Amino acid sequence: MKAGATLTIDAEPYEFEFSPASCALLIIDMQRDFLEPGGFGEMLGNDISQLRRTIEPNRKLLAAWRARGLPVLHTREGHRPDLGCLPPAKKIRGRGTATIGDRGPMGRILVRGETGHDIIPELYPLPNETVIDKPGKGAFYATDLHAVIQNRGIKQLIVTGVTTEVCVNTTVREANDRGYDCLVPEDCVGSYFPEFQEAGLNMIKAQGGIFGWVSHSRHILAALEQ
Ligand code: C5J
Repeated sequence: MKAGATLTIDAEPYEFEFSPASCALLIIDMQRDFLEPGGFGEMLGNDISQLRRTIEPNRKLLAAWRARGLPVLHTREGHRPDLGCLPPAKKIRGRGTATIGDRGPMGRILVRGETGHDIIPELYPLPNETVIDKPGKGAFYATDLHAVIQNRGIKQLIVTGVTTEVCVNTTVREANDRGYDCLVPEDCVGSYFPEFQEAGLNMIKAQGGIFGWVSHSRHILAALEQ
């Protein structure tokens, strides 16, 4: 890959032209409570294998990004220990016996600093990588993500992580409204529900790419090799 190069990635609804120097890898909420056996996601009865299949493709993409010195950002969904940033409506949603802030299998559920809130070891951020702690589903809401990427001259985002129809979709929509091009590699995003995985990806690429592009990590890796 030459410095300043523009590369073409095979994608839907059409090729994605990207400039690696101004394109960040944004990894959404690959947190232990969502992905690990015994975590909050599994405790709710979800099939975590649907999310765990994204770990290896994310690991390879992250390694390729890091090897080229390209910008990497991670997000974590969660709340302050005093729950000051947790809207009451989010706290009671689901009518569960254990909800956000309560003690769960890996510490207090979705509370910053707890084991389950942290990123899985396979994709753990390096000290020079930005970690955005977000209280909502979208990574731009109530965070400094927009300022961080503007200040670094980033114009395009490769968005990966979980879950496809919730935090990935919300973030892609927020990014689209702020003028960023987003590419979503389908093997690097996951939903507990196969039908939502499909629908979530379709919604992004429909109508000529209304929110962005959908591709596969092998096409991104191939472009980086050019
Ligand atoms: C959810 C997320 N699904 N990261 N969070 O509650 O998508």
